[in-house]
Amino acid sequence: MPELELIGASPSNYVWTCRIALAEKGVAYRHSEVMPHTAEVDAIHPFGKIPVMRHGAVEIFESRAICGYIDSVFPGAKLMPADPVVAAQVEQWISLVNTHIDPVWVRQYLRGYVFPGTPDGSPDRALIDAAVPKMEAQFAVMDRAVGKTGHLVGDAFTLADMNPTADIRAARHRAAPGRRACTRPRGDATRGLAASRRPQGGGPGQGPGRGNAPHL
Ligand SMILES: N[C@@H](CCC(=O)N[C@@H](CS)C(=O)NCC(=O)O)C(=O)O
Repeated sequence: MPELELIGASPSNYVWTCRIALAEKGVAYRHSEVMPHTAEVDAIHPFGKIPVMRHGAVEIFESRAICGYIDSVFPGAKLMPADPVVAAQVEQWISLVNTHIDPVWVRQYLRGYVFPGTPDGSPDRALIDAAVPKMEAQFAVMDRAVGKTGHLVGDAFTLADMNPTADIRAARHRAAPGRRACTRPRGDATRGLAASRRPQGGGPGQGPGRGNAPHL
């Protein structure tokens, strides 16, 4: 089988979602550190977003599609449960995280630290402070969801857990140390999801990315 190439800069939480899927499946892969809206990405994603993927002649864009491909094509424990009800529950969480959690945790809160757009580069407190109450409510939702088993669906780590794990990783690694992160200690959801799985590295270009990306 040809080597899979995951294309996208490490600061991207969506790149990390795919790296978690690859690690869970035990797939050896090449990781290419490429920014959004570059020729290599634009050749695959119609709007130039990362991640994108190449596997032989197969080119895929959008993290959900990439994770689904990885799960289907490679052997190993299934990341998407076979049971249609459970599979729908996994999809509901992926969708909820992508449409509600990511816009607040990453595009608002994290952006306020990483790309504040302030004249002196200091964190955009207005943006961050506006995100915090929304995050409080969302942490409560996530805490309840993982309360029984430590996983969003069932009692195993599935695709549902990967997106929020990547979001938490992004916020933890890139928000300025020492800054007020939120108004109360993180709850079980953020602790449990973030601690549950981490890619172990192994391929060329792997390792935590710390470079500044102009896009989140
Ligand atoms: N729905 C896409 C979202 C990907 C996405 O938003 N990627 C960000 C990096 S985390 C990006 O490419 N941003 C550049 C832009 O929005 O122009 C997916 O799931 O792959």
